[in-house]
Amino acid sequence: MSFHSGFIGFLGPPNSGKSTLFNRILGRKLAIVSPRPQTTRNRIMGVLNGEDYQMVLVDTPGVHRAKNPLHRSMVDSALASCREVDALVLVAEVIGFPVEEMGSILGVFRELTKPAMLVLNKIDLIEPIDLLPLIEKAMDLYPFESIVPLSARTGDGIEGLLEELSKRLAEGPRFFPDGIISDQPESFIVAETIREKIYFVVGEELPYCAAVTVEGIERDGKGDLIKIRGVIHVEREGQKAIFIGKGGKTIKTIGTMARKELERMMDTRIFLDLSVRVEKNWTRDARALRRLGY
Ligand SMILES: Nc1nc2c(ncn2[C@@H]2O[C@H](COP(=O)(O)OP(=O)(O)OP(=O)(O)O)[C@@H](O)[C@H]2O)c(=O)[nH]1
Ligand SMILES: [Mg+2]
Repeated sequence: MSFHSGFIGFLGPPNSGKSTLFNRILGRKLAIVSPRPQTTRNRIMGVLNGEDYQMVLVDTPGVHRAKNPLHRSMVDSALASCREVDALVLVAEVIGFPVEEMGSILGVFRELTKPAMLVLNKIDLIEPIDLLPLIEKAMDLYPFESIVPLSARTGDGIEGLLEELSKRLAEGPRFFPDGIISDQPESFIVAETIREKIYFVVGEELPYCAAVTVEGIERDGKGDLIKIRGVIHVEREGQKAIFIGKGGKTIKTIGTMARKELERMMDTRIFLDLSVRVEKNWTRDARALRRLGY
């Protein structure tokens, strides 16, 4: 029996549902998701193993007009991913179908001449009859090998996408050993879980001024408690005060939400020690960006 494998990249404008789709196919939450754009900041690989295949899915930051060095690093990592993968999936949402925003991605697709598919995501939000004009518009845009309407949220249409994706695998090795589900270390997934909660707790531009690092994950001898030290890095003192909140209320809410999810994920009790630190203007400073993982 021959073994098939390949890398498949999910690209698209911010907020189109790339990470939701990525998690849905993998059957577990590896990438964080929020209702706000520019949630994902790094390229993340997730491994789907079958008896005779291995599919490596690559989630990427949304491609947008970058306003600062942080956003430029996000867009660069997304577009660079196009070059690393064997097949490309453009994930667009059916509401507002952002043709213009997709232009720069399709420009890169054109250069690369790799198999490219289009996912029309969030079909749960429209009537089936409204799909046809979108499909026609998409066909004018680019010679996609296939166009798959689906809902990453409900799972409707996912089977069809999996079938299309498996056609893109070529005879090849198992790139990741059994049991490895991502190229990212545990500390990254923990930091991202904390960062995700920020999008739900603080408003306006604040999530975009924050980075999270994990400075320690310690397991006690019996293995029934994990101590995690997390740091939220912000750009200015004023932001620090808002993240802490009156009497520490805001950081406490972020910490509690993150702890609960981490306890479910790691299936153990967790003590999360969360603090806020000012890393002056880090979104604009190349050295600070690297230090914080971007
Ligand atoms: N109704 C509906 N909402 C969806 C669907 N897929 C994703 N969403 C929602 O769309 C929002 C954005 O989802 P994400 O998965 O974070 O989108 P993304 O493309 O990864 O976004 P960035 O990382 O910012 O580029 C979240 O609120 C999701 O719950 C879907 O099929 N239907
Ligand atoms: Mg994302």
